[in-house]
Amino acid sequence: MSPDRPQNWSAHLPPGHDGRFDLPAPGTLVGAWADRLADDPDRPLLHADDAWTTRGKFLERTSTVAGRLAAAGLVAGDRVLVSGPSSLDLAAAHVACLRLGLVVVPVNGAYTGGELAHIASDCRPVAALVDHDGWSALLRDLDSELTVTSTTIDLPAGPVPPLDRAAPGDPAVIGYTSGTTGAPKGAVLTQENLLAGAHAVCLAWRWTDADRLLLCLPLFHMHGLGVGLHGTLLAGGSAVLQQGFAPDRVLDGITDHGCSMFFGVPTMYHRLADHDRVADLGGLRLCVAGSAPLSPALHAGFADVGVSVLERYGMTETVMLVSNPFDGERRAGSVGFPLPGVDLYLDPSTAEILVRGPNVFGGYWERPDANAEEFADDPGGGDPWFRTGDLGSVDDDGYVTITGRAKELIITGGLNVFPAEVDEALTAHPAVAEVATAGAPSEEWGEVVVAFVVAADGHACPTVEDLRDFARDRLASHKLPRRVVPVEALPRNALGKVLRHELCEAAPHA
Ligand code: MLC
Ligand code: AMP
Repeated sequence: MSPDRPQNWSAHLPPGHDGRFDLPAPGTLVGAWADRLADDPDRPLLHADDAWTTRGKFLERTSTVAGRLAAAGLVAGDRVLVSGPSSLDLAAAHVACLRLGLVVVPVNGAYTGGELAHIASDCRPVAALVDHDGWSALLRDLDSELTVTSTTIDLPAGPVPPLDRAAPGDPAVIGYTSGTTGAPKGAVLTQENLLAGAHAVCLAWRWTDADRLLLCLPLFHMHGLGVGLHGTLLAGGSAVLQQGFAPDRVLDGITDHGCSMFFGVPTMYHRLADHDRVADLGGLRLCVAGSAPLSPALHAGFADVGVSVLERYGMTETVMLVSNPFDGERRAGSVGFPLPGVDLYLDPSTAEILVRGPNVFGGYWERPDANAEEFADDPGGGDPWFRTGDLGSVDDDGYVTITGRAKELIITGGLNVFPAEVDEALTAHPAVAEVATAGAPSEEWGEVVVAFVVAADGHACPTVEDLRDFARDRLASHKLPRRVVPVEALPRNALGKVLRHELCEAAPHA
């Protein structure tokens, strides 16, 4: 094995494992869940809204919801927008859609009307299950035929249709992401992709039906949804769902419900680190960090209080890719070894991380241009490789480290911000002649959005409040700049392209 091709699945496998990566029959997420949930129906499954729901009640509820959706005319393959704060209704709506063979399009509830409209017009949903003020009217304006209801699914009842019939290659989720360039595009993940992603972490992290996860990540991104919720249902464990992140509530929830695992983005760990009960996390079987780099200092701070945080690396397009080992060294600053099933390769000239495997999506929704750019042919004639846009290196002993990004992307608090989208929104401000955004390092957020602004002739440079107020209707709040740096001119190369990396270097530390 060459060091730039660090497959070392055995680092993740439990003792006695035969080393193969076989997906559970029948090879679909819903098939694997159905087997799990039908067993021992009285076991607690999800805690939300101050009450536990058992496996049996959850299955029943998803069947009822599927009956209502089918009665509304939805059929397998139809796209459905789903968005709401974490709740039993949201989890049941998501699972019901998948059981019926619908394709869930999870949407961040903080999106503005324009951001929502882009997604809706791109994927053309047949229904929307959404809990946010104003979204129903907005979506109906876009498409008067659209079935719109909340995640409680306030639709007439109908007979329960055949469920869990999806095939492994059927699309199950379309996750919108900016990827390496351009407006957000939909990554189409199949039942098999989602099953493989969740199965790999269950295996690697020894996730069993005895586990209970404290799940405060939003259920509209891969971390909370594809790992937290899907993994819980696949392992047959249980989860305590919380709406939003509050360190006190997290620590109370862990104690009150006897949780064994916690998953969070580095910003959450940063906030937990300051809590006087942080050492309570040491009582958990496993704490996982991901979605953005966990600083070695934070890793070390947790180790000092007896918490060995396990960092892993994933993407919307691939579910999870690389993880530190459950047994063995959880190395600070490294993301560990490729997960079972994942084939990983470093481009020898650019050091970009390329991946393939049953967890890796097959392409973006109706975007042959992006698919041609972001997949590379295999010289050996095998499956194509997906270009992650992340740069990496591999230590002699096989640990993978993310060293940078080939893509223009800011990650703040575990959420992606595509700088060109912010530039476009801010350029429309009358006092702005030119603007370019970049990520400045921040201990709390990882990176924060900083706008470098050339003021228009005769105008003073707008303040950060001016720009935030101006763009609030166009951009979700996590994309708004937190700093403004007035500049005479933007650094550009000979072709006129803004040298964003120079801005990043100049950006003030937040
Ligand atoms: C909220 N705000 C953010 C922000 N989240 N600003 C920048 N970056 C963020 N991530 C805004 C709020 O809208 C508000 O704006 C202001 O910051 C203060 O909010 P807050 O109360 O401090 O933030 P909070 O609500 O506590 O949210 C912080 C957070 C949240 C870290 C809990 O961002 C979060 O849940 N992040 C996780 C995202 C996630 O799940 N990522 C996984 C992607 S999947 P205003 O203007 O109203 O004052 C993926 C693949 C993989 O990456 O590998 O996992
Ligand atoms: P998303 O498109 O929201 O799924 O974000 C995926 C991106 O998050 C990846 O391409 C990486 O750039 C980043 N990411 C995820 N996990 C990590 C990690 N542990 N360390 C560094 N970057 C990460």
